[in-house]
Parts: sequence; structure tokens; C-alpha cells
Amino acid sequence: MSSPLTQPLLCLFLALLFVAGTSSPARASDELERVGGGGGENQREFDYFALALQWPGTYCQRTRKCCSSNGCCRGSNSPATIFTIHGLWPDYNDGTWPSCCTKSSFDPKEISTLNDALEKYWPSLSCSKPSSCNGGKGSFWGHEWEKHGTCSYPVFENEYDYFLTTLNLYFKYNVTSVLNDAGYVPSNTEKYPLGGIISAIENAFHASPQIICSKDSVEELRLCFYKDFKPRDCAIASDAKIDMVTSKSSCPKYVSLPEFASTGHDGLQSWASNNSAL
Ligand code: U2P
Repeated sequence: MSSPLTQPLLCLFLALLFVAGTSSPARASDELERVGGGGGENQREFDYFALALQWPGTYCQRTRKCCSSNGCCRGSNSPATIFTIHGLWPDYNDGTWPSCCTKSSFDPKEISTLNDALEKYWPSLSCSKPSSCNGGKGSFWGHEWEKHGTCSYPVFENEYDYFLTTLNLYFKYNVTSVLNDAGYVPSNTEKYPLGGIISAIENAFHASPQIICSKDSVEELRLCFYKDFKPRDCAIASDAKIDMVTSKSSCPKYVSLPEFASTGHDGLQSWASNNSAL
């Protein structure tokens, strides 16, 4: 985890970048080639955002092979004890979501100034290349931009604003520190009440999260926001919290936040030496 000193400095740096990015006139390359009202064509405008965060301690248990793009394989630089970003998803209130809303394909150059922060806080946790909207395979960031980011119009009209705002939201609503402060720390032996984790987030952000589990391990935690980025409940229904702790949830009543376990490849270095012929 970053030190208490570097985190505020990074936030300040990102905030300055954001001001610089939004106050300059729109760059021609930022203009999206919009098709109809949204993805595939004619998808209607979304209702709210979900900030999806992943728990590396759970995700990285699946790592069977290492590669340079897999954040699970970075040894002591792996994001062991923090939630990392999966994506910022425009969603509909009915539980569905638009996808692939424009023909705008991902351009890594647009977000090159954010690269260090993205590598650290928005790493891919897999070697497999996710599908891009045109049917090919691409990077994790490209997948998230093309599938979800392009549907966030009119809130975001370019890649840079989408990634920068997502990073800023992630820092502002620091789920890892809220859970740590409430005593929910990574452990391979402790089980925590799901309701307690939900309450800790509700007390901090005044909105209910959505939690996804793999067996009894927390795999993903989603925070939801109105289009002006004020927090809101992830489920509109008044019995949402009941749903979360009963059969409709993917989580049991007691869940774990597994510690990050080395993949046995000892990070990238041994991946590289094992693959010296490549
Ligand atoms: O939950 C499994 C996958 O479904 C996609 N998803 C889920 C919820 C939601 O609100 N929006 C959404 O897109 C995610 O797909 P991905 O972005 O990973 O391709 C999620 O992983």
C-alpha cells in the first residue's frame, strides 16, 4: 500500500491533471464517433455509475501462469492488500447495462500521463486479453473504455476524463481504508459478517455497496454514484440490503478477505527467467 505521505501527493497531482485536462479546449481526437444513441446503436442513456473494485487476494488465487501484464505477478509490487479498480460502469436501474456504445477504439497515448497510477491502482489481474468491441483482443484498460467508457456519454466524452475521474473517485472513496479502520483486514483465517462490511461502507459513504463473492471470499465490491458522482445505493429496491445477505447475494453471511498469496512464480523476475527464450 502507498505510504500516508505519497497518497495525498498523488491525489493532488491527479486533481491538477484533471483541472488541466478539463479546462483545455476539447482535442479533436477526443471527439467520439457516436453511433446512434449508444452501443450497438440505439442504447439509451445510462442511469448511474458503478465503480467496480476487485480484491487481488481473491482474484490472484486463480493465477496459473504469469506474464508481464498480470498485476498478480509483480511479487512485492503486487497490489496485495488494497482493492484495485475493475472499471467504472454506466448502468441501468433495471440491473442491465449498455455496452460498446461508439466506434471509438482505445488509444493508449491519450492516457499515457496516467500510466503509473493506472498500473498501480487499475492493474489487470490476469494474463488473458479481454475482447474489444470490434471482436479482437486488447488490453484490460482498452476493454473497459470500449465496453463501458464509451457508454458514459454525456458525462465523459473522452478516454482521459474517464480514466482520470475513475482514479479520483477511487481515491476519494477509499474502501480499503474504511474496511481496515472497521477491523476488516486481510486474513486467511478470519471470517467477517457480510452485514458488518456493508454497514461499514454505508456509515462511511451513506450508500449501500454491492458485494460479489467467489465461494466465501470477497471478490469484488461495487460503489454506486449518480451522474454527478454523489454516492447512491447500488440497488434501488428498498429491500436491497436484505437481498445482499440472503439467497440473492453471491456471498454467504460470513465472508473472508484472503491475504494475497504468491503465485509460486515469485513475481515477474522468475517469470522472465523462465521465459528467457521468448
Ligand atoms: O459480473 C460479471 C461481468 O459482467 C459485467 N458487468 C457486470 C455488472 C455491471 O453492472 N456491468 C457489467 O458490465 C462485467 O464485465 P467486464 O467489464 O469485466 O467485461 C463483469 O465482470
